Amino acid sequence: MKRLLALALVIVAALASTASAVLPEKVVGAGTGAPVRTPYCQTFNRTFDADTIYVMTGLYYVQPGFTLTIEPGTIIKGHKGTGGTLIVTRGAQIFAQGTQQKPIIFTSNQAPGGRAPGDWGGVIILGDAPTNKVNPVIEGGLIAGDCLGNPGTYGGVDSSDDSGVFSYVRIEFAGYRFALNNEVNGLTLGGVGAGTQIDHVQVSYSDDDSFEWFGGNVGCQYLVAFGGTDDEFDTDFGYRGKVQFAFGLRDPDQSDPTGQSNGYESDNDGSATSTATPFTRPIFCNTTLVGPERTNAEVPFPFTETFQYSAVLRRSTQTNLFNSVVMGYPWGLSIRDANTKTWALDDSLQIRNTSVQATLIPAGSTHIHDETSWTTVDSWFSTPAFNNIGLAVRQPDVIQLNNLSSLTSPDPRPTGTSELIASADFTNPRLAGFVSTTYRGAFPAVADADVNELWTYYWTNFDPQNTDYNNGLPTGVGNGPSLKSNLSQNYPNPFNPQTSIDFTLPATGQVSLEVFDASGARVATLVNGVRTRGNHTVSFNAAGMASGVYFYRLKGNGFSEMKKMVLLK
Ligand SMILES: [Ca+2]
Ligand SMILES: [Ca+2]
Ligand SMILES: [Ca+2]
Ligand SMILES: [Ca+2]
Repeated sequence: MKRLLALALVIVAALASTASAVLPEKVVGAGTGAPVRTPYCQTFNRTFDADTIYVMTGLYYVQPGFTLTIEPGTIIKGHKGTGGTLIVTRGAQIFAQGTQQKPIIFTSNQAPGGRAPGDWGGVIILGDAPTNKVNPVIEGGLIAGDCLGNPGTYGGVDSSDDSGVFSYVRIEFAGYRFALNNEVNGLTLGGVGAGTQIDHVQVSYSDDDSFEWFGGNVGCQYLVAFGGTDDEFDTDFGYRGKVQFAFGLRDPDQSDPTGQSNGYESDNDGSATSTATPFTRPIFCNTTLVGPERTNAEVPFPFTETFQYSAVLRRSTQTNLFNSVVMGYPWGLSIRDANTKTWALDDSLQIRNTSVQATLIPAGSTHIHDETSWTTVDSWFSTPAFNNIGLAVRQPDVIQLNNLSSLTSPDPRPTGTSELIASADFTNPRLAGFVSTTYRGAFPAVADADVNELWTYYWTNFDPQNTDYNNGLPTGVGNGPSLKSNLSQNYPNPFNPQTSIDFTLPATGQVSLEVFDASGARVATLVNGVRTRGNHTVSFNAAGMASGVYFYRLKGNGFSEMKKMVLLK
């Protein structure tokens, strides 16, 4: 018996090893033996193909006038030893158009289990759109004079500047720290113009901000910030883009060792009295930010971590936040500096139809918001016309997101009775051009959407530490073509006494298919257990049952559907 088992294991192992070959690796950039941050200048148009894994070394500059095209499903590994970093310079373009089934993945070149935030640099895109600085050099240790001229410079006068396409892309374990307080972010956008397409981007485990914008006015949709150490969304130097549908989720064990980890952080620039124009004025709408304390059970804020505010808006910023929820951070809002307060009072800075949940009161305050910086922040936030919720301390579960018990498979959709439901408003003129929703936050209620309308479905990965990327895009659970849950009409119908029912599952998991009579009493259980993703058929034999109307209900994680059938004897 033991021998048979051993033989079976050998066969299984052989099958597994022949199932997919390891993709060839190709080193691009300065080379794996080069000193850290050695520049490489791409001075031709290049395509990265999905049949090769690219190892990006040193500072890889796509030079002005040239393009880098990346096929869907391509994997690029940032090289740890050389601080691999991709810089799309001002005047260059990137065309990284992934798909829901085949996202483009930038990740660490370290093995599963050995990856860490900051293994490599990240992605920096620079453009020619306005900033409020003259010839700034992007943070993250770019070297002036690299390649041709000064490719770290960004910004200009073309607000419709087009840096290309960055869509269905993941960036994992970026944030290389070459000096204290000077790190590359997961995705850094400097002076990127509105002609650029950025959507469906997940940044996971960045060792600085997940997303940081320095000026520019590119719009971004469907962003995920996961497990970063500094801020989820950081805006500076006159960024004025529209961001809609964004989800942030913190790993409670990851925060900025030298700074303050906040949900939102925003400056006009480094000066509290800045009047540099254009003012930083992003418009965030339909965002769900979940801090480290995502459930009531979470141990609150280990002392070694530096989590602070849901949002720090300071140094003359005019950040806008609409129809959103920020929860799970220790504290609520901190609106700092006289200038920033002035912008809040004259409506340049607006927070409307937004829910904030926090569990602690900052020193010197009476509620969750920072009254040391602004003594009347509470009454401003609670202005009835603003429709904001959240002054008192409350626990994360009060927001009623569906299931945040697992960091690696979160379901951040609200339940039907959540305060986020039917509490959005899009009449504000600043929301012209945004998609209207009835809900606050990034997701509709569980009952209103099947798993396909969870826009994070399929292309995201909340467990990048343990993913094996050597064979290209992993296949298996959670991968493959996108499926909706579906319960078909039984056939034949009416029936006597035998009928068949088809159903489709979007993911492998626990599912039940039950039959009820017209009074609601359960008369049969056709399925109750784990079933695989895909199509299934079951038959139902109603011998011995009376003629009449019956109902059958399919129920699984995130979906429930019922249909009627008629037994006619
Ligand atoms: Ca940063
Ligand atoms: Ca930051
Ligand atoms: Ca910043
Ligand atoms: Ca910060």
